[in-house]
Amino acid sequence: MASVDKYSILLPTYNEIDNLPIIIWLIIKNMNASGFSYEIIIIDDGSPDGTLEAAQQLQKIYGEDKIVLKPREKKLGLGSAYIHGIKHATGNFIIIMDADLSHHPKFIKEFIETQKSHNYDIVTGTRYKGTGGVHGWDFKRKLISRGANLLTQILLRPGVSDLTGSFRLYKKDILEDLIKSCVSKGYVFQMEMIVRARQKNYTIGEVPITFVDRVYGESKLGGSEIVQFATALLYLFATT
Ligand SMILES: Nc1nc2c(ncn2[C@@H]2O[C@H](COP(=O)(O)OP(=O)(O)OP(=O)(O)O)[C@@H](O)[C@H]2O)c(=O)[nH]1
Ligand SMILES: [Mg+2]
Repeated sequence: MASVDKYSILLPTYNEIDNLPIIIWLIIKNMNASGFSYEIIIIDDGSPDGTLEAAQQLQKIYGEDKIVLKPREKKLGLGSAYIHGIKHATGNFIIIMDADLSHHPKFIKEFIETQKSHNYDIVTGTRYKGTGGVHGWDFKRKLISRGANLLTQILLRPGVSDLTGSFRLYKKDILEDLIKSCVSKGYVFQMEMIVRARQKNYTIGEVPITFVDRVYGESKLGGSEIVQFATALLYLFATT
């Protein structure tokens, strides 16, 4: 019997005009090869570089059933971009990933197979286990990421090796439930999602991924993100 599962892949974009055609091509190539039913939802936040226009061209090439456009007027942040995307998702599973080619779509098949093998509620990519890794980051960035993960492990013991990554697969209803209970915005949101999932006894699988630093476009990680992360971590430590 054919699987009735459908995967809605959410791609939030802000100034990703150089990356979008490549990531879309790779997703479609990989998903078609693995035979799973899917759609790609692009949430562009008024990118000044013309990402939305590129997305419209791609929709013409690949079809409206494969590429769904749900743009917003201006840059409203990553967390709310996911919420916006989920509202329009028709799949029973949601996959979130970055559009900057840091996350390779070839891993999606493994996410899906891992989910199916244990009926996991969540499957998260991990850079810190097995064959996982990070390429192209300088020492400072590696230290920040490792430090954030280590500190969270010590304080909250979530038992998942990569808490700050954003390449994940969720059962749709579980993701909706988790989003409702999360208070943080910005990058720390990914960490809080896993911590809350553990509290609620949701099951989490892990797939080692190689993360490659973006080649095109600009990074948005700044000092304020680090402060936000530390604040949220302490909040969760105090309240959970
Ligand atoms: N819709 C939307 N997408 C965003 C926003 N901020 C970032 N993105 C997208 O979210 C994904 C992750 O953002 P990145 O800037 O790559 O963040 P990062 O991966 O932590 O950092 P770098 O790769 O170093 O830039 C990318 O696809 C961005 O284009 C936003 O406010 N709105
Ligand atoms: Mg990135």
